[in-house]
Amino acid sequence: MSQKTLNLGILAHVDAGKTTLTERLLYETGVIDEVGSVDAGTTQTDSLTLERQRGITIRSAVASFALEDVHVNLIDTPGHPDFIAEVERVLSVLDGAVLVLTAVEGVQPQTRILMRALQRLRIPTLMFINKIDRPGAGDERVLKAISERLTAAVVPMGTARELGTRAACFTLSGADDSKFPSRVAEVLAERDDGILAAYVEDESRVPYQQLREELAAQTKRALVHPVFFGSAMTGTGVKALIAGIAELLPASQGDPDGPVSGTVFKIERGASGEKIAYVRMFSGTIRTRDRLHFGRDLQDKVTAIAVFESGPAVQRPSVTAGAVGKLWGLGEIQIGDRVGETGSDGALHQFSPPTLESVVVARNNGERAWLRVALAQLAEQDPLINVRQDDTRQEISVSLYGEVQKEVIQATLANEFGLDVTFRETTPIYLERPIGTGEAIEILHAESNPFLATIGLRIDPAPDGSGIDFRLQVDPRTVPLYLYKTLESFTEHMDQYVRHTLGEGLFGWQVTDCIVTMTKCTYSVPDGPPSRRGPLSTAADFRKLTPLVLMQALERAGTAVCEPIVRVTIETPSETVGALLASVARLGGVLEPLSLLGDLSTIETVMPAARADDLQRQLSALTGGEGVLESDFVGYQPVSGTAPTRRRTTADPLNRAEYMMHLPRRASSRTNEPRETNE
Ligand SMILES: Nc1nc2c(ncn2[C@@H]2O[C@H](COP(=O)(O)OP(=O)(O)OP(=O)(O)O)[C@@H](O)[C@H]2O)c(=O)[nH]1
Ligand SMILES: [Mg+2]
Repeated sequence: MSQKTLNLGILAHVDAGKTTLTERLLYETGVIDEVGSVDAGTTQTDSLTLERQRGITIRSAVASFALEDVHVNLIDTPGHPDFIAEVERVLSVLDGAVLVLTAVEGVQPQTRILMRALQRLRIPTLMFINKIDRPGAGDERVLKAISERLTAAVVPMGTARELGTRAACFTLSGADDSKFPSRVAEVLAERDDGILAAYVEDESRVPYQQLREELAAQTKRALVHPVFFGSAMTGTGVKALIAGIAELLPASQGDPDGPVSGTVFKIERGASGEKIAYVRMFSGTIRTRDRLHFGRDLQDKVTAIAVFESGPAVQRPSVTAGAVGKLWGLGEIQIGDRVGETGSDGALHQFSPPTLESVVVARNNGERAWLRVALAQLAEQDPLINVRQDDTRQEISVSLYGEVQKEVIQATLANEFGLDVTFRETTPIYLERPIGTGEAIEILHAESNPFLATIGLRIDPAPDGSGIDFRLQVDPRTVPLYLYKTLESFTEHMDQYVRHTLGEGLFGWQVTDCIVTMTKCTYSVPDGPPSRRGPLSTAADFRKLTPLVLMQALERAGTAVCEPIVRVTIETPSETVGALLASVARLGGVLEPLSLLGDLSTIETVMPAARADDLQRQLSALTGGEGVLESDFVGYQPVSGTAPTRRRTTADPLNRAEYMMHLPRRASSRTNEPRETNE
């Protein structure tokens, strides 16, 4: 029999108290006998040495507890914006979330970013206003900020008293509370006509029980958000939150006998360096020794399984629908892979990508190869660091969100790999977008064509943010099915060759937002003997010819180099607006209407991310330390002036002699390419 499960994410801005709350939840539900502390480095979920040293969460971590008939897997996430990718990876496996705020800091920029993602994905979310014991704690102020800046669909579930003192406490409201039922009815009525009609007729006609049920129903559909107050430190309000989790969030019971389906949201290495994949199961059952399909057409044998049942994971023979399990034995598995079926969740980005990069240098020259291995392992756990290897210059660079992530990578390389590294200057990551349509073709047996295949490709611009789309537009009879077996498999492989090529465009940056169409395809059929036309085409012919054709097409299309753009909102004392506006104009910001609210003014502007960093640095001086700047990634726009270039890490297909000297290796070790006989 399978139990109901609730996979619950704990999300918030940095230092809001997520890990402390996770610890409290485990304590109150009897999983641990003593509450560990972040400051002493003794919590269940901040288990990495670096997390304990620094007192911040770096990786998401799972711990579980039982609640009546529901099994809850808590996923504690990092709050620092540099680790937003960890949150991203977790979102696709959640049934519900607790968004933590604090009674002191209220709604932070990161809170808004997280709430927007939760709303887009319609993840049922409760709010917990933590730290009511801290001096400066407020309740009405925070509720007001929530309804103005996050969502108006909130229901405070009780009252906090003695705020700002160790004695601060929270009591739940109930049926006999004078205002609570009508407040609940009011919020629910906005989304339910039945309640509205009954409520308009006679407030007291809606029975309290019905209101509670409707509140749970609307919360489970992510339409309203119950709000709890408390202190993860003293424990007040945590029992109320637990009751809320049980009543208001949707536990699910997948089908253990259905087809196997799950998503990998975390990878780690075990004590002896073995790879461990964290999978959330949606359907079916995986048993040890099963051969499991995952990612793009890969399979491997599961050698061991551990399941989260109460506290940390325990070894079990199987993991079933709803549960989170750790799987051993899957050497090639990656974050975002589906298991049981092919495909990956990789493309569904909720947050902005890293917009910075930096070269990593081993202080000891002899450790370069080891650094490569180490970074490849870090990239397994955090694919967005996107390790780039420049063979000619013997350099390795990584993509970054910010300085804290950089420090963490440096410390991890030192602690876990014994590597002493430094970083060169951090620079922005640009993108290239095609600005027109370009077409090119290489014909089989033509003198200019070094490979045995005909490939025709066209590249067209596509809407911003749409990524790369590959389409096959050829007569299926001209496709080498003897190599690729099915049309789908051929399309998938061509798609990979295309993506690999577009990793470095005309200026060396990733090319995106385009449609690539294959317009022509033929392969070589041997003749003779004696043969005039040579042997049968191999997969290598298609793989190596694709970059030659595609880059010619891209050159004809032309590209625009684009830089990351942010929307900047600044709240500042009105008398400082003049100086700020002048500064914004100097930095090339596009100003939007300004709102004046008494002493405080809000300025909104759109500008390159790099300029926003400059503005942030000047902000304190310009506003007497009173200004607050919030920046939100909005996308990429063409740079003005000369386009920055990036050195290619692979041979340039537009330089045919160089390209033929350094033919590309396989697109990735995970490419299950048909056998290549001619290499
Ligand atoms: N006074 C008070 N302090 C708290 C409370 N909850 C957490 N703290 C403290 O706030 C600091 C941050 O707590 P964490 O639990 O690490 O916060 P977090 O949200 O997990 O932080 P990151 O994971 O790094 O984003 C620690 O010093 C905690 O002891 C609370 O309710 N009251
Ligand atoms: Mg934490």
